[in-house]
Amino acid sequence: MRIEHVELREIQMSLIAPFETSFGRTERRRIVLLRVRDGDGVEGWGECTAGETPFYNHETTDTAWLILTEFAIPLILHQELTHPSEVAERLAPIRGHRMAKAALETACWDLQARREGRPLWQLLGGEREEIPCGVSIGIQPTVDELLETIEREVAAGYQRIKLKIKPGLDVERIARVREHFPTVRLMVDANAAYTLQDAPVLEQLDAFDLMMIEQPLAFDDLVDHATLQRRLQTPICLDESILTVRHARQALEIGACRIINIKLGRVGGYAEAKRIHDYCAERRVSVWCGGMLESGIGRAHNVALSTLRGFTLPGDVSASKRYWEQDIIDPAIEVTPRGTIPVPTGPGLGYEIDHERIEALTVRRKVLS
Ligand code: NPG
Repeated sequence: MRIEHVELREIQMSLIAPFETSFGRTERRRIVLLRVRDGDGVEGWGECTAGETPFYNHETTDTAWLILTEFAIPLILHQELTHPSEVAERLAPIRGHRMAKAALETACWDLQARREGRPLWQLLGGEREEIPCGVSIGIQPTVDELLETIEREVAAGYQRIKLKIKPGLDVERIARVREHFPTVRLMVDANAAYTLQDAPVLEQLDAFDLMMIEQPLAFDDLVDHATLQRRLQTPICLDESILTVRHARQALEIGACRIINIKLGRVGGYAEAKRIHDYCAERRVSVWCGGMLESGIGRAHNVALSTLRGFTLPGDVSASKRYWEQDIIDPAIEVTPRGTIPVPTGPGLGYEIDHERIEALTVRRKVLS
């Protein structure tokens, strides 16, 4: 495999409804898309999951654009590679900036799968023909709106509901939700909004039979999470704190979590995602695939990742129509009434790229060849 041509685009897309987390509110996405092409004209597509602001992690749409154009793409362009798993190694000299690197790495995996004329999920070693889906519900203005939203998503068939929490909008709200939905599989996500001093509040969440509490403490912490996990019955799931398989090993060794959320962007692409997955699978630790308000291309990559054997828990991979009026792939990602996404059978990502739509949404473009 030899990449001879790379095209970067920034597209802008408005969300159907604003999405609010403990760190902020997103209404409009600025997404970097990447198209790689080899000498035979075979293409691959990747999406950068960096947000518009550096509040989930340090990366943003603009830092990713800079790192990709100035540093990452030049390390890959015109280089002979025997397998897409080598891309991450070549990019390793760039410290951090994993979302930028993942956009390029995942595009190269898609290209290789298309070269071989087979689905990307098979190239990755996936085994599932449909993946279990959950939804993530942002912080809602009122409890009534929250209950209504949950009602709708449960009716659509989603297998679990994740609710965003933050200090002050936690125990009471979750109590109300549990009262209305006594048997729904529920979890909460704090996006690092608490400290160990809040342990007494978080302990109260044990009463609601939650599947897990995701990333309650700081984005760069493991040790306090271990202390907190000893005080909680509810499993802690780590997201922001796990960037590498080394972090996963350390977290599990000290008991900082019992579940891990794997996001392609956060960990730098498929090579590291697979390492984390394999490490957890050997130890019977459940993992699931997170979401970053992706367009169809990122969503399709998440579907492919979720076919790996260890992705036993429903992830945050949900239907395109929950976020977008019109997606940039065809067909859009759809969820069955039993809360699953059937895995596509075509080559590469397995969805058609809607070039016209992408062109219409593009606000800047750069070609490196
Ligand atoms: O369905 O794509 C989705 C959203 C899933 O809740 C979700 N993502 O922290 O996991 C998260 C959260 C997020 C949203 C992170 C926006 C960053 C930005």
